[in-house]
Amino acid sequence: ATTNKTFTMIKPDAVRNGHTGAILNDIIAGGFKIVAMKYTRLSRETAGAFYAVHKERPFYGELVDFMTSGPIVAAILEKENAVEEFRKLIGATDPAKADAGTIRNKYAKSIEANAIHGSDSDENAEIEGNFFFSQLERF
Ligand code: YYY
Ligand code: MG
Repeated sequence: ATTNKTFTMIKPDAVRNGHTGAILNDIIAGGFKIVAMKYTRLSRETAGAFYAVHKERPFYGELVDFMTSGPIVAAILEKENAVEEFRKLIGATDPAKADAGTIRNKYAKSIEANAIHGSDSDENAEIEGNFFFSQLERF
């Protein structure tokens, strides 16, 4: 299915390195409408639950440490075929493999500190958006 919404986070590395504005610009220039947005910091509980699917992977502990290391920007985005289109805009998980011009290619430093999250399915976009936003916070 191809619904029109996805969920993103600008991760602590990108916020810390001053890339928030440029990344939001790329998202808007890419044709995504911001439906909801907030500046916040993940607790260990929230980060652990958000990445629960990876809890048996060797990088899980470091991923939780990293994702709680500073503030993030969370947002729900709207565009036709949003999940797939947004994954194209951000590029591969490993920035060394991300196509030129993608957000991870431009702003990420490593596979862990890779600047931005994008949902991988419509179902996860819905679940992840509900982690951060009530119905009253969506426009
Ligand atoms: O969806 P995406 O973020 O591109 O990658 P995932 O395979 O879902 O992994 C989630 C997150 O975990 C990734 O953005 C960085 C981190 N990670 C890591 O630190 N080391 C890996 N080998 C793989 C993923
Ligand atoms: Mg993923």
